[in-house]
Order: sequence, then C-alpha cells, then structure tokens
Amino acid sequence: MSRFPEDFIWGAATAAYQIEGAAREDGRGESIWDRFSHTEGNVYNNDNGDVACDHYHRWEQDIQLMADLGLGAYRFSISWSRVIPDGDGEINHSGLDFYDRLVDGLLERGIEPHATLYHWDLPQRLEDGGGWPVRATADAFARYAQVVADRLSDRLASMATLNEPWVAANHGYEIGTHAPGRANLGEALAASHHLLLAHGQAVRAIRDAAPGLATGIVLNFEPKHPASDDELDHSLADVEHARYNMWYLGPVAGRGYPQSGVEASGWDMAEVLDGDLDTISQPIDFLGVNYYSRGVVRHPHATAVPTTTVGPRRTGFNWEVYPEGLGEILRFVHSTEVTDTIYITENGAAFPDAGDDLDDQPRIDFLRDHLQVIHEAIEDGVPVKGYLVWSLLDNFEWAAGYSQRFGIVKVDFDTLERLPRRSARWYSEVARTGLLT
Ligand code: IFM
Repeated sequence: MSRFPEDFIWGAATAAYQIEGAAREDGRGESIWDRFSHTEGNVYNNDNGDVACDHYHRWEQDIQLMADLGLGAYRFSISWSRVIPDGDGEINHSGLDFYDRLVDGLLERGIEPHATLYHWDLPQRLEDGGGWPVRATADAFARYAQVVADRLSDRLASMATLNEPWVAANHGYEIGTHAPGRANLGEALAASHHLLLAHGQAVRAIRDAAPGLATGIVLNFEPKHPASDDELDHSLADVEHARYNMWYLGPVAGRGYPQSGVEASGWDMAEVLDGDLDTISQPIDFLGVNYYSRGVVRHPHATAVPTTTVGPRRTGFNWEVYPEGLGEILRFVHSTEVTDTIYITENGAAFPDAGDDLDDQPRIDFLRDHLQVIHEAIEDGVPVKGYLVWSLLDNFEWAAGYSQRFGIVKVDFDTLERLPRRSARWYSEVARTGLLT
C-alpha cells in the first residue's frame, strides 16, 4: 500500500475543443480545428467538435460529477476564439463569461481551477495571417493571456500557457496530421520557436496582470530507447530525445535548444532574435508533465538484433503501456532544475468502448501502475504535487475523432449521457483516501 502526501492534488483534465461543442455560439470565432475537421478526410469518420460533449451547456453537470467523485482539481483549457474571436481584435465578453461561471462553479464545489490558455485551437484568422510560423502570433497570444488573466486570475489555482507545443508544431506544421494541416519542416521549426516565444511573452503578461498567480507550461515527454546496441540506434535515440524531450524543456529551463536536435533538423535558427531565449527562460512556478508511453527507436540501417522491443500491453491507440518510463521522465525533468513543482497534467489511456459494460479494468491497471511509479518518484525526492487524469470524459480525440475513448466517464455520443466507468469509482477512492492499494 502506498500513501500519497496529504496535500497531493487529485483531479481530472480536459480541453476546450475536445469537449465544449457550441462551436458557433455566443460570438465564438472559427478556430483552426473547426476548419480542419470540416475539411473532408482530415479526421476519422469526418468527425468534428461542433457538439463534442456539449460541455458548454452541460458544464454544471460535469463539474458536479467531479465533486461527487471527490476530486479536488480540474484542468481545463480556454478557447482563444471564444475570448477573442479573430485572435487579436475585439474581446468577446460572453466568451469570458462562460469561463467565469465555470471557475465560480468549481470553487463553490471545492475544486481548484487550473486553466491552460492554448490547447491547439488557434483562431483561424491568425492562421490566415501566417499562424505560428509568424512572429506576430506570439504577440497576439501575450495579449490574449493578459485578457484572461485580468478576468480570471483572482480565482485560478494556476495558469499554464501552452499544452504540448511539440504536438502543435510537429503534427500541425511538420507532418500535417493535425490542424492547420501543413507539412513543411521549416515552418514547423519557426512555429516551435514562436510557440516558445509566446509562452515567454505570456508569462510576462500574466505576471504583470496577476503577480501572485502560479504560472507554467505543459509539455509532453516520452523516453526514447534504442532498439539494440547498434551505434546507429543509439545515436538516433539521442537525436529523438533532443528533438522531443529537450526541444521545449531546454529553452524554458535556460539551457537553450539542444545542439544535436538543431543539427539533425538542419535549422539555421534565423527566427531566434536577440533576447528571445531570455524571454523564454523566465522562471516558471510549475511544469506540467504529460505522459502516455515511450518510443523504441530503430535506425533503418541498424543491423544488430533488437534487444528492446515494444511490450505486449497496449492501449486502443496501440501505444505501449510502459509505466516505468514515467519514472524515468520525472527524474530526467527534475535533473534539469527547471522548477520545484511538477504536476502530472495528463496521464491515461484509451481503450475500446465496451458498450454497456462500464468495467474498464485495463484502465484501472494502467492508472494504478503509473500512480505507483509516481509514488516511488516522490519518495526519491521528485517534487510531484498533483495528478490530473486524462480524461474526465470521452471526447473528440483530434484526428481520431470519437474513435478513441480516454474517459474515466463514458459519454454516449448519441444521447450525450455521462456514465461513470468503474475506473472513475476506483480513482475516486484513491483521491479521497490518498492510498494506492
Ligand atoms: O487527447 C490528447 C490531449 O489533447 C493532449 N495530450 C494527449 C491526449 C491523448 O492523445
């Protein structure tokens, strides 16, 4: 049996485009995900987030569900195009009102509100003006951050600038499987730098507007393990580690871009202007760690027989279930001295929907094994202060549409009924007692 610290925060996470719906209500502008998902062939089954979980109308039910489960924290994201429909023009006060009501409703139920400003839903008008590869998008983001901080910071527990900028730049601009669907390495590298710059500028804006508000960033990590002893596998794993795990953490931690990653990408760093790295590396109050799996790296010309292979436990996405990797990542992140407060801002698994059967034992096993690893890391001195399961609800899983279900609460997408799975009851018990058995 493992006992978590008394003040450990237990909660659940979601993101605006994945759950809110109400895509054209109360003055919300178009985002790149509206455009992308409405373009034939981009998303599985041509699904989109027009309705999603209809959380925009059912938010009270959803936060009551969390209260009933005894959760103490909720991580949600704010839709930029609900707040500033064209990205950098007029403020839409009804959009802000929605988040205002949500935050008050959470506090009334004893749930800490943890907001994320950007979870991939760039206003389409900014994309039309060049999107993240253009520097002005970072300026627009800093203003948006200030607008939200002015309205909500007196009641938020924390504010994260970006969620998983690696995914936003890589999937959105390098391989094009996410919105806005561009596939150009040069644009992706520029996007990555401007995302980081946006983070740094927003931290400044938030600190000006709300000096006491805990401010940070959420990054995704996965260990990159060479498949064999072959030198080619080792050097490729090192490069992938640099390009995946260090690309954003390095600049935020004041260590700059990883040289091996810069060389492997052939980036001339033309977008990095004097002072940018200082802007990006301001101290943060917390780092959000998102963890799902690891990568086993095989170079196409390696000849040595693989000794490390992907294990048999897999999720619905066919991702390897590899809890040990979270321990490895936590120790690595801690070693960079980027912050003394780490939250696990996402961790969870998609498993196929079993119809009326709400007994999701594989998800319970997944969560238990990862929480065990987190407990060990805490005992070793890694300052993990909270855990936010991904996700509260089944939701719109980006290019996979509604085909992948991450919720501890099932959503019936015909009726929009919420049905807590057994994992929700199990997690509730862990959250209430702080005990993992
Ligand atoms: O659903 C996503 C989330 O939006 C970002 N992190 C990974 C999750 C699962 O793919």
